[in-house]
Amino acid sequence: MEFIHHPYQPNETIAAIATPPGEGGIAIIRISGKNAIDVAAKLFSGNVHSFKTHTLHLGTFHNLMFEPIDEVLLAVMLGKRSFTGENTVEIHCHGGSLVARKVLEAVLSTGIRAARPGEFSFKAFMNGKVDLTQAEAIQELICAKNEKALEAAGNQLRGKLSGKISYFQKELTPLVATLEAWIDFPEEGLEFTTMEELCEKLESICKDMQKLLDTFHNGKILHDGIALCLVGCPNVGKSSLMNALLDKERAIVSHIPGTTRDIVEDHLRLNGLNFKLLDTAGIREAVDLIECEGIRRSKEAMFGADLILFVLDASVGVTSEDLNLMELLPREKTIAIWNKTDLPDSQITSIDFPHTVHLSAKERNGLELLHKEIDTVVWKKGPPTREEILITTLRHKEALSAAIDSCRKVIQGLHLGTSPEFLTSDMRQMLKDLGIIIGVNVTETILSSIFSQFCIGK
Ligand SMILES: Nc1nc2c(ncn2[C@@H]2O[C@H](COP(=O)(O)OP(=O)(O)O)[C@@H](O)[C@H]2O)c(=O)[nH]1
Ligand SMILES: [Mg+2]
Repeated sequence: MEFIHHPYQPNETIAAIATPPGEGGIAIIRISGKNAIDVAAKLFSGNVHSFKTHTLHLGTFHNLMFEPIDEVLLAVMLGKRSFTGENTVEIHCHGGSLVARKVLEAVLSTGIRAARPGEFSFKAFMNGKVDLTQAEAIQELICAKNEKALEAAGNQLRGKLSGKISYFQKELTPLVATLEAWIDFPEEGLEFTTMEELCEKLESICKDMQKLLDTFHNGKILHDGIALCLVGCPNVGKSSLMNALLDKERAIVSHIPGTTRDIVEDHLRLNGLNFKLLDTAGIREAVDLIECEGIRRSKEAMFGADLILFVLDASVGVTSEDLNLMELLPREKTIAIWNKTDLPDSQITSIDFPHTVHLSAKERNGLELLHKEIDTVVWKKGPPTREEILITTLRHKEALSAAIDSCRKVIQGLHLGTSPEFLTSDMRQMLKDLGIIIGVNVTETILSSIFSQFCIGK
């Protein structure tokens, strides 16, 4: 991988369009770096060098040949008080994509460089304006697809996750020191009580770290959404239920069994969460090759899904094909649905599923019950509160898991009476892993891979 950002060059000035492409009310071009003010002074009608920090100025923006481009508002933010921690100028021009491009071209023609994706955030990180979790939170905030993801990103941006990690570090550091003192001055020994205390303390921190790690289940749901797969035998009403959930005629519904052959996919927002809905071919002994492939895909989607809606026909009851399918279904992530409850002569029997809902997709009855049940299954221990700190990215999860593993090794070692010099490296590793989360001593590769996923202009 190319190390696109490292090493940080404080003298370099960069610029980019910070607003999305296309037409809009305004567009913003951002310049950051040592020469930002000089660059703006060459292209703006006012005396930019005299502008105070955090002020806004109306004037004409022109190119180096003094050909006017647009009437603009120029915002000036100096030094440490800007987002990047460097002199920053923002040019608010009219929102045509050509206008914004012409402004950027004029800016770059002064000899500064076009910013790479995420480079403004990278500068903010390098200048200590934000730590790594906060920089990552900016991108999560931008990409948040639902309210809860937005809340989680907001908490992370306000430094709540970093605070928690720093707390762990602060608690662990004196324990490392104790252990190291034990090696350096063995004759003084580590008194039995101290050793017990050390273990207790480690166990308590380990438990707290594990608690934070356990939030990844919820964090992932917020971050990635939920793949929800409808399965069942042909004609039980899977496509009808898909349409009822979406409140539109998305999938073809017919009384002819085997109508849905490929996977039909659509998106749904429910209770502040994002779902990817997958309607599948009915599972049975296939009558032809195409249906056979459809059924293979159904099973694949089913095993990959976060949540399964297993649909049964209440007017038919459990068939032998249903029984075959039931054997494959993981109970904890399946909701069994008795559909067609509007028909007389119910054949509903008791089935071995912890989550069951009765409804009619055709009449659209009982959908609220299904919504509630989905909530129950998704949030195993209730939805996260507004204030809860969540782990939402794999990078954080992996580093935290590694820290917990090291912590467990040390605890076990202490219990087994392992000599402390064999335990300090795990202790140090634990602190390092925690540091990686907030961006202490992270490698160029990690930084590069994080910031290159950001938008240009952010
Ligand atoms: N009475 C009644 N018929 C339904 C209901 N849901 C689906 N159907 C009918 O059952 C047949 C099969 O429906 P479809 O959604 O295509 O089932 P799929 O093969 O599982 O996708 C169609 O004729 C639907 O109109 C329901 O809740 N009540
Ligand atoms: Mg269907």
